[in-house]
Amino acid sequence: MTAAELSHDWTQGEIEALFDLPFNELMFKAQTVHRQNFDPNKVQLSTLLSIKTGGCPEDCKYCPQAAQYETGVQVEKLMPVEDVLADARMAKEAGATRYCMGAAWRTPKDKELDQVIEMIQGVRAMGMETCVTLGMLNAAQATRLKDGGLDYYNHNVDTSEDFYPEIISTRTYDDRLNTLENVRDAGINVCSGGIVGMGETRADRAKMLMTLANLPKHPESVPINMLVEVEGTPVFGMSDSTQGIDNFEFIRTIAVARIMMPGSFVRLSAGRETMPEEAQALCFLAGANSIFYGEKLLTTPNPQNNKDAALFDRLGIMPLEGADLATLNAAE
Ligand code: SAM
Ligand code: DTB
Ligand code: SF4
Repeated sequence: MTAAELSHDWTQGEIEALFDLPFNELMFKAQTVHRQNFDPNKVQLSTLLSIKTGGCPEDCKYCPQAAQYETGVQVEKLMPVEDVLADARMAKEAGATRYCMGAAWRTPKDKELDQVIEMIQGVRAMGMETCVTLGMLNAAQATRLKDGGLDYYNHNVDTSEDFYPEIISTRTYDDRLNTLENVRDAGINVCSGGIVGMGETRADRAKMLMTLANLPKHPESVPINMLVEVEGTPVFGMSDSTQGIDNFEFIRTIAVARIMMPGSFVRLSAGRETMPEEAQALCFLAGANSIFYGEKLLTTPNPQNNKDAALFDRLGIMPLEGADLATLNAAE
């Protein structure tokens, strides 16, 4: 599909109509679009590392790293470059093709950015793609990262503009869109998605996807996170109430994202640790073609590598541009 054929004028009604389709219709549509654009049996693997953990001044109600919630997360300083590169080397050996570094900052300081750029250069030298998520960026900071060799910047819109004030008060939706614009203008690939299961409605999920798909260019990577409920955060306990969402609704969200952004990598992101393998398989059928691979996300657990290798083996899925995971793990 050429860039000119991609739609950037989705309406709320069109998107909600996709969400409302009978499940099998939606899955068929999503898988058809997926096959027109991607090999349906290949999934891209990104490994995450928290390079600066906890103590964040922001108040995102889902986040275990916000300083104002008692979540038991230990505050740590920015990691030394060598320690990050040692972890990246292990991720590469385990089969990852992209390495993502996350920092619990509102926005990076100049000196911090220098250190992150050293990390980016070290990871690139290993032959992996690089992604960082450091909070808000101005145009000059985005340009510095681009000049430093960064491939992707992750900055999520998180939810719909309407629901957003229920979740974050310390930065606005426009601040987020502004950062995305700075990243795009600097020539860095955009990774932007959101979280579902925070008490938002289906209309909010549709509106979040509308914001992403109606950007001047679709994000190259769209992470869809299922809320990881962490004790101490204000949204903890969401799934015990009627406000949580079930796996089918999560799978529908993936399918609609796939249909709306046919050429983007849609990532089945946080939430796999507690998700049955059958539900993950349905996410792949719905068009998810990227995962976080490695035993930890930023601060919370993710499935073990050998568990993912076994799942891929059972589904006949191969990592994109990587080695055969089952073989790699058998050799360990
Ligand atoms: N501080 C930076 C920022 O917020 O832009 C970067 C790191 S932040 C942890 C990156 C993203 O992780 C958030 O935007 C959010 O979408 C996701 N995230 C954080 N906590 C989560 C949780 N408990 N469940 C699901 N996703 C989460
Ligand atoms: C994204 O969309 N999900 C990742 C990554 N981008 C940085 C983060 C998930 C974090 C889950 C909670 C944690 O482990 O702290
Ligand atoms: Fe801070 Fe990012 Fe967590 Fe928000 S999501 S509290 S900005 S680390």
